[in-house]
Amino acid sequence: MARAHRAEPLTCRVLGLLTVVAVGLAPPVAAQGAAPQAPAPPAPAVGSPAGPFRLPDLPYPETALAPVIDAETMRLHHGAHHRAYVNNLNAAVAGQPALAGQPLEALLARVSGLPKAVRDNGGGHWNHDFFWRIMAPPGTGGEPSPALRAAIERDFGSLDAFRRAFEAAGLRQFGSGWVWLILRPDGQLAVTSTPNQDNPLMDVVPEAERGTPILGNDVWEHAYYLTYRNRRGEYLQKWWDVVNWREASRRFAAAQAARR
Ligand code: MN3
Repeated sequence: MARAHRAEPLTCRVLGLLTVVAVGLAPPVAAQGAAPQAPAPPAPAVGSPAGPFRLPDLPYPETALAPVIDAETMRLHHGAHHRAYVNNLNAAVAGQPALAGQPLEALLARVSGLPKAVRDNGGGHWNHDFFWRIMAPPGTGGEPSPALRAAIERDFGSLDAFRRAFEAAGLRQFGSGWVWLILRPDGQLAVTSTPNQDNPLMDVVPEAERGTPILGNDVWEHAYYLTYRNRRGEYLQKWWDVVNWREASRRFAAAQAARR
């Protein structure tokens, strides 16, 4: 069993390295074959074949979230998994200016009418970009703002009760997916979960579970398996130590302002 579970990240790491090699080789080959006299095109960002979407840098070193999230998990999760979502999303919108020219949020809002690859990889890109920013090194993420704390106490009873509801929803999510704290259009906070790479911005999500993400945790096994093995509940509990409450509070204020 353990071997089968380790096979996925190792395979992804190999694929990620192959992608880097392939992307690194691509420009000179194309320049020689197509137009020897033309100046070489600018090299694409590493891991991002020509396309509008880019893999963002992590906002901290890969080691920064340890011991809550170990460095190897961060390296694979960002450098292989997230990179693959970006590359596959760029491939999915290639040659379709109506899609490639749109902000990602606009695509997600009407994703029910778009190819499945946009749903899976657009969600994967948005979710992970959000995820890296909603975390911070242990002890540096601050506290919920007074406004966010008051809203949490209003809608869940207490910060502790909210945490328990969030952890329970993360445990209940069967298989791969995400658990969220969202601000709904009616101004209420809610805890929700989504399967795979779906998120609360998508029109495929039930209406009561749509809203603006304030917090989100990745409960795919690739997010925690190297350290926590099958103990998803322990991962969900330890994760609070790396929550960036300052960023969550900023997103809450922005989401409230956008409702007015
Ligand atoms: Mn993930």
